[in-house]
Amino acid sequence: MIASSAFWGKRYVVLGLARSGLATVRTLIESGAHVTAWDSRAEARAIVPAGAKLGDPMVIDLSAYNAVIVSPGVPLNSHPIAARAKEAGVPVIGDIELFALARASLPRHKVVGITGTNGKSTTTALIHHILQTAGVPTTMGGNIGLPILGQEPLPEGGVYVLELSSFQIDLTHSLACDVAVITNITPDHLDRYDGFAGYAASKARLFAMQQVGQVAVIAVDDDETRALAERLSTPPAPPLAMEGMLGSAIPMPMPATGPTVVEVTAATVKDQSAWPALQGPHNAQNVAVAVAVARALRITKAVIQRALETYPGLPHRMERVAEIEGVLYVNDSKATNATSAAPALGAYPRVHWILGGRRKTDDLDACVPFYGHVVAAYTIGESAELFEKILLEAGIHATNCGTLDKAVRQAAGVARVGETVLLSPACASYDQFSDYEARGEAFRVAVAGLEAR
Ligand code: UMA
Ligand code: ADP
Repeated sequence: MIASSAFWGKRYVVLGLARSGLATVRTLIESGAHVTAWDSRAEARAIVPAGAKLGDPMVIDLSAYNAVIVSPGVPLNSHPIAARAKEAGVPVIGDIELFALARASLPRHKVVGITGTNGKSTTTALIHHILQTAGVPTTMGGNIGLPILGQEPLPEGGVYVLELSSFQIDLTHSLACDVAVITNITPDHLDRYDGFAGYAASKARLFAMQQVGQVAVIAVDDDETRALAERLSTPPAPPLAMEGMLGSAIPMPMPATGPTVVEVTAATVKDQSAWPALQGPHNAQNVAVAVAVARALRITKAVIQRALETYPGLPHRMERVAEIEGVLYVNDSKATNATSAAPALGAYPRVHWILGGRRKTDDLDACVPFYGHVVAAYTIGESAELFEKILLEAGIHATNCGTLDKAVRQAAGVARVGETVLLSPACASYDQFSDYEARGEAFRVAVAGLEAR
C-alpha cells in the first residue's frame, strides 16, 4: 500500500467503505492519521479496518477535520455531504487527491492519467503493458478497479498509470499528470452532471491541473475532444499591449501556461492484424493514444510493436467466453452506453444482441450504423421494454426477455453456426447486478449452463 508522511497527525472522515474507501482508510491509518469512517450500509461498516472509528459525517462536527474523503460512487450532486462540508469549511476530496498529495514523499516517478467516456481501461492496461514490456517499473490503478492507494509504491523511475473517471476527477484538485490522456467524450453519467457540458467540463479539468512541460494526449476523433485540444493549444489572449516605437501595439510575450498538446486520431492506425486483443475501430483509437503516450515516455518503437502484439486484453471487453456448436459467445458487459456497444456490433457480422439495463440515454442512435449486423435482439432489465420497441420500429426482430439468463437461453436456441451471441448491453448494470463485472460473470455462468446441457 502507499503511505505518506503528508497525512501524519491529520484528521480525516472517509465516506464509503467499498474498494476505494477501504484502501483509503488503510493508507491513512498506516500514515499516522486519525480516521473516522462511515458507510450507509451496515455490512460495510462492520468491516471497517482496525484503527479507524465509526462516525456518520452527516451527524458529527466536521469542522474538526482536515478533509472529507468520499468514494467516487457517492453522488455529490445530490448527496447532502457536499453542503454540510462546505458549511464546516472542510474540503471534499477523493482517493486520487490523496495520492496527489502523497507524491512528494514517493521516490521520483511519473504519472500517466487516462480519462474518456470509452476505452479508458483498455488504454490504461495497454500503456501499463507497454511499460512492462520496456522493463519500466509500473503499476496501474484507479477506475480500472484497483484503488491506487492499495498498490505498492514504485521504486525510483517508476510510472503510475491511473484510469480516472469523471467522478474521480471531480474529487481531485492537485494531480499534475506528466502525461494526461483523453480517448473521447460522448454522453454518459448524465444523472450526475448538469447536462453534457457539465460532464465534458469535468473531464477537461484533468488537463487544467497540468503544468508547463507536461504532455496532453488527445484523440481528436469527436467534436468535444477536438474543441478541448483547440482550447488547450490556444494561448490565452495577452493581458496588456504596449505602444511600440512605431505606434503599433506589441503583444506582451505570454509564458506558456499549460501542457504541450499531442493530437492523435484512430485514422492513423492502419493495420491491426498482428494485434489479436486490439481488433476493431475503437481499438485503433486506443492504440493511437497509447502509442503517443509511450513515445512521450521515450519508449522505442520496437518495444511498442512487441507490446501491441502481446497485449492480452481485459475481461468483460469483447471477451470470447465460449464457442458452442459453431456459435461464438462474447462478453462485452463493460459496454455500458450505446457508443461503446456500437463497435462490438460492428466487429461481428451476424449478431444475436443481448442489451438493456439502466440506460444512459433514451435512444440507441450510436448503434444504428451496425443494425445490419443484428440478426435478433434480446432485451433485459429496466430498459427492456423501451429498447424492444425502438428495435422493433427499426425492423429488427427483438424480444423482451427480462433477465440475462433467459436472454442467453433464448439466443442460444436460435443462433446458427458462424453467428455470435453478444452481451453488449449499452446500459449500466445496477438495476439487476452489483456492477458490470457481476453481469459479465452471470453471462459466463449462463453460457457454461448451455455447455453442460
Ligand atoms: N455509499 C454510501 N453513501 C452513499 C453512496 C454510497 O455510504 O450515499 C457507499 C456504498 O454503500 C458503498 C460505497 O459507498 O459501500 C460505494 O463506493 P463506490 O461505488 O465508489 O465503490 P468502490 O468499490 O470504491 O469503487 C470505486 C469506483 N466506483 C464508482 O465510480 C461508482 C470504481 O469504478 C473503481 O474501480 C474503484 O473505486 C477503485 O478506484 C467502477 C465504476 O463503475 C468500476 N466506475 C464508473 C464507470 O466506469 O463508468 C465511473
Ligand atoms: P472504459 O474503461 O472507458 O469503460 P473499456 O476500455 O473498458 O472502457 O471498454 C469498454 C467498452 O467500450 C468495450 O467493451 C468496447 O466495446 C468499448 N470501447 C473500448 N474502447 C473504445 C473506444 N475508444 N471508443 C468507443 N468504444 C470503446
